[in-house]
Amino acid sequence: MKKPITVSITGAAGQIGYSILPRIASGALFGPDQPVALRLIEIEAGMKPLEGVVMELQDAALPLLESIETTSDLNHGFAGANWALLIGSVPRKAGMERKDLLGINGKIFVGQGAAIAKNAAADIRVLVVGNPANTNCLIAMNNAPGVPADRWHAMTRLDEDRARSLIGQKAGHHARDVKKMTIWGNHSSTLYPDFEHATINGHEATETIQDRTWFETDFIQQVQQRGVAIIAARGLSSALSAANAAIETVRSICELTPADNWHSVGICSDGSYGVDLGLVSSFPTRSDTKELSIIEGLTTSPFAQAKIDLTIQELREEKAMVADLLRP
Ligand code: NAX
Repeated sequence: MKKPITVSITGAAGQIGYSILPRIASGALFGPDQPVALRLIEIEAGMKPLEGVVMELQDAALPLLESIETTSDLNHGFAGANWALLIGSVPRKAGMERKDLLGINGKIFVGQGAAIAKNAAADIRVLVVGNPANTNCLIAMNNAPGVPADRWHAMTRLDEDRARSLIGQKAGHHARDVKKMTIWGNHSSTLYPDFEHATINGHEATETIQDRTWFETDFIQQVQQRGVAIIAARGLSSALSAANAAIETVRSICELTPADNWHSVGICSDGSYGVDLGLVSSFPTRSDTKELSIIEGLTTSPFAQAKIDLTIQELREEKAMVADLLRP
């Protein structure tokens, strides 16, 4: 048996936690021969429900699940972590925008960033799912001295997958045929799903779907508002699809990206595409298994650039709103 990989997960008793834990413990992240040690982190109020989740994980008798520890102590929770999935935060409710969440959730990520820096393994990598994911990631990253900026990721994969699914449905193809789908900017209603570089079975999506008006209006709106539509239908925010997107994000960071594809991840900007250095923005990325790099050299049309400018401006504003939570 290989040495277990330690995965720390905050908000483990929540609905995304409930969807993601059995999959992680069944090999979805690191493969069918890689044991995992889970460190499940909850606030005090979540500890009782978390007990029940642990009982269920035990009852599933999953062969790859090496150990489970539960805690509300961050130092213990991130001790020796190779991966940290920061899911826990107060979820968006109907009528609430991500900006409303900034004040509530930002402070959580100060403490988590510091605890990761102090306790995690040297190879720690972090995926922030809890909203507002980009700015929470920015806060945690800025409060984690010694953890390099390239270890921090914010999840925009759900938006990518939603966009791929919509394009597939419109074209009469499967979502798996839709590739090179970039989400630019913030995981919020300003995100820009870049249809101009997307492909369907290797052909430009805009060649296969000759309906520019649909792309520029319904498509963009549906991707931007899908989270809201799910809350309206379910009375709860997306969980199953969010858990799946988190798994796919980690896999696309760890596994070699095929030459005919790329994936969207929120990462610390190196200034590419004019995005302010240090902002956590979603970019098209490719992994060589060791490093995740931004796909360079894409041209952006005036239409796309205007949309990208908007979402980057929102990230700037969010950053300004949490300035007191960022280390100097
Ligand atoms: P739930 O409310 O079901 O679960 C959240 C859990 O986090 C609760 O059990 C709560 O006790 C725990 N928690 C709260 N503060 C904590 C803290 N400081 N430390 C540890 N645990 C803490 O929410 P759920 O539906 O699981 O969603 C979790 C987060 O994901 C929300 O912020 C939500 O907005 C966000 N999402 C992000 C998505 C993305 O694409 N980036 C999509 C899905 C989802 O909306």
